[in-house]
Amino acid sequence: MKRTMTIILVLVVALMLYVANQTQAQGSDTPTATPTGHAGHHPGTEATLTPTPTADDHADATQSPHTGDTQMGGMGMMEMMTMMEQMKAKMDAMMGMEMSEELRAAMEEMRSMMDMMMSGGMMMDAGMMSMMEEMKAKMDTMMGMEMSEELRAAMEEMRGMMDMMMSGMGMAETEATAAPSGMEGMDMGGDGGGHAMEAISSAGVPPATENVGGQPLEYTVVDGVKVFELTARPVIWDILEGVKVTAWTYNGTVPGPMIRVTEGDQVRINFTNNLPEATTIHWHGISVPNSMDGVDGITQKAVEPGETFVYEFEARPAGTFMYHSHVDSDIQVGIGLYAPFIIDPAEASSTSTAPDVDVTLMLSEWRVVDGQTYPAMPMAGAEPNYFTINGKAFPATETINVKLGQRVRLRLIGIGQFSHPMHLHGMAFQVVAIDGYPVSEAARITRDTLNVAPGERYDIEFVASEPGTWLFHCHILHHVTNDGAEPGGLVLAVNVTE
Ligand SMILES: [Cu+2]
Repeated sequence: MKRTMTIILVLVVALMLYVANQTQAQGSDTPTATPTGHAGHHPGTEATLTPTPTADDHADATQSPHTGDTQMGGMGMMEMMTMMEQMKAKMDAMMGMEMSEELRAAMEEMRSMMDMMMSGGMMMDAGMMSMMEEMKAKMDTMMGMEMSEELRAAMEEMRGMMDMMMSGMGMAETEATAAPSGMEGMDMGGDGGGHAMEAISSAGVPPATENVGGQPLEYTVVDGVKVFELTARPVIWDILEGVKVTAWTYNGTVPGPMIRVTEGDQVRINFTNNLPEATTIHWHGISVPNSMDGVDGITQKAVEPGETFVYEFEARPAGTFMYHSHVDSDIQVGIGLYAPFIIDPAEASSTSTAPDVDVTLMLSEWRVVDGQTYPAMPMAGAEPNYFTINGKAFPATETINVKLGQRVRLRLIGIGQFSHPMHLHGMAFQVVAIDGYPVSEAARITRDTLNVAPGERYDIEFVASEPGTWLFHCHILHHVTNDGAEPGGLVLAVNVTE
């Protein structure tokens, strides 16, 4: 669906993006996200930090078409199509006027060029640009010919429309060349983009009713089995004040709810898919039977929209795990289909005594442009511009409040597609478990920075020996920005009080 894209498909996509854009704009006026008041999730540093320009601000700026200095988003594409239709209609009207043979021939030629452009799939690429240049030159030649006042006025009007379209396209082209991150929107001409470049539709997506993700999921016990209910569904999720994403979630939060059980528990998850697309759940790192591994096309048929699938397995081994989608995972996981899964040991041992503070932190990335959400990927044009810990970018990240002398465990989970060297200020920590498996005391290493790669889990522990507000943050420093403005992203505060 790249090169052979027909004009119909493009129109449909453009319309969808337009609708999505409108819905998003409306959505931001709707009261959202009732805070649930879970302890330990009150951002304590918000007051001291200035929120950065948000995607919503950009969205407002791009609502007005014809400015020529806006990006070619879905709106621009729509605009372009409308303008072309108008030009075509104008041409038809002009053809009915009196004119010389020469002028009529030139007009007919231009008309067929227009047809060619409109049927060529509207690729905003160099080919289209050069065709427009050609049309413009032809128009200039025609303007030099003799014609009626009426015809000249119509011709001038058409010429102005052409200029407007070209300045719009020129902007898109310049951006794409200047910075890969400028390739968002309707760049469908290339081979590199594909579906990855399309915005996630926010049409009809309701605002989230919860504001904190990763909270423990309640269960019922049926014949000794712990039964959990999960539903995948899209919501509009706040990653930062004023910055909303269209997220695909488990039970309406990012991350989805934490499943926390004890080693050896029999666990059943009744999973319903209320997404617009098929999906599965993979239980990352847990020793499940093969048929429960949640891999589309390998261990099961994907769960279609509206369908339910029952996952059941014995929870083992103990450790820090997660669950996430395994269908179109480069898109679905990036936009929120992930959650923590903690299995506590059946018997406490010297390496697994419960810490005073136990916090799970899932690290991920987002791409938000003009108020629209795109799946973030490590490729040109799809790079993230927002970075989140448990679905929130600093200063909306949670503050970890601890008392002097308490032992703190942070369970770090890399669920995005980028690595994050996480650095703690003020105190060193020990790596007590890797990918869920305990590190023996003799083998533990002491660090103050630890790289968390995609898919990895590290349990780190430290004793809060120094009072004060200490930062814990990614040391790829672009990852501590919100759309390029620091501070933001993968930063949280550890607040140690006496
Ligand atoms: Cu990072």
